[in-house]
Amino acid sequence: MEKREKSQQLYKQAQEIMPAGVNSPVRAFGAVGGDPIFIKKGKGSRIYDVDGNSYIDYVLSWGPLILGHAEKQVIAYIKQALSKGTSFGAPTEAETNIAQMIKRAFPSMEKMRLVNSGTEATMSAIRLARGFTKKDKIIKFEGCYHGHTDSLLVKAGSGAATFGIPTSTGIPYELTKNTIVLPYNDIDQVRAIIRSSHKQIAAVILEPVCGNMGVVVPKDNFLADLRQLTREYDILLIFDEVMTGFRFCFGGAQTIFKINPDITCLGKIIGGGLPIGAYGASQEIMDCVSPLGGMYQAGTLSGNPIAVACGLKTLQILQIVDYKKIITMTEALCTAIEAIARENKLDLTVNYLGSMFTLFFTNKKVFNYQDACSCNTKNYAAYFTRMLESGVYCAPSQFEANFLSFAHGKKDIEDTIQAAKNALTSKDD
Ligand code: KE4
Repeated sequence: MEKREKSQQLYKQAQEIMPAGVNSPVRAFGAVGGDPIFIKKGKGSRIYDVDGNSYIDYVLSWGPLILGHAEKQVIAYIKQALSKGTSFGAPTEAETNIAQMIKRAFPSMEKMRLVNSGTEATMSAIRLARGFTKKDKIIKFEGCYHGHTDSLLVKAGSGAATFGIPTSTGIPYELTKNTIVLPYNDIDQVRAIIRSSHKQIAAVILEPVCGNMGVVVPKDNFLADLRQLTREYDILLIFDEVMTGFRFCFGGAQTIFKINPDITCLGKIIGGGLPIGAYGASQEIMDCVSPLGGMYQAGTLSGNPIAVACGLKTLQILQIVDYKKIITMTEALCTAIEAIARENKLDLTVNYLGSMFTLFFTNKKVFNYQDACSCNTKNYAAYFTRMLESGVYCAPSQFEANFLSFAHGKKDIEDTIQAAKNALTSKDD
């Protein structure tokens, strides 16, 4: 058992001043038990806690650090930007540069607006869809998480699912009565609702590949059928690609599935680890955004030069890397864990796509939130704890994704497979 005295001491202090001592619920390890470790630094594929322990990191700040921690070119580029100041509240060339870079990867985003988080991106996208269509209802899917904006915090995934509060307190019914929640991957239920209520439905929003109920991929024609249905009934299709943007390729889920949504939301990787989000659509839709149109959205630090610098350098590097590197490593890791499960007759299935994956402690394939909820979260917690003891930092919740970075190497994967074998086959409680 590593020494964790310093983390425990810091956690005690943190709990006196922040709810559960954290600034985002899932970080409190509530779903896996034990106290969170406090991080001193990150480098490459590893993080180092305040007690001197090091871990292979598969959380990567919940996805943004696809290049790994403290990538040297990114750090140098941020330092250069910092020397010119931190924020101006006025346009800068760098904002245009990153928007052009994003548009090259996401041609469906003819125009876009930079914001400060994924939540702001999806909140703005919903407002834009309602303003553009002059309709109020929104369809979302159980287990999908789109940030903590009121109207979407209904049967949400991620931390909301982790703590069994998929619908938060403090949200008046008036703010969620226009939110229709359906099971993911069930196109028949979507078709029925759209046929009956399309005149009131502004948009369908989803994670095109889910990460927030754990990784759940769309069934064969789910996305194509959604696209066809929404187009047929004048409903906007919103892809929340906050997690999937630049995760699978220099593009998004819309690139690999060849489906063009009407509005795309981004975050995480486009900021390279600094606070950022973006939403974009056709020129016709985006020209509804203030000051051109009546849909108001604003932000003191939107397009912040330092966050943009971090994101721009990250995307410049991603434009020339070979994604096969992290996709192959992910496949090697996940197939090895599946083999361990088979050989030891464990109730364990692994969902993965590109460079994100989740171990589900169940013997069935997980295609929606109900499937994910049938998992044995106690077994997940035991796995997490054993992996942490072995120096591997996994997502501290069954309802989250794990990620690889370009800083992960062969030895990281070999060590992780060995740690997983020990964690999954050890008999001690
Ligand atoms: P942020 O507001 O946290 O930047 O983005 C919200 C969001 C929107 N859409 C998707 C698909 C997301 O995954 C997220 C945020 N993801 C979670 C992790 N699953 C952030 C981690 C946390 O909440 O602590």
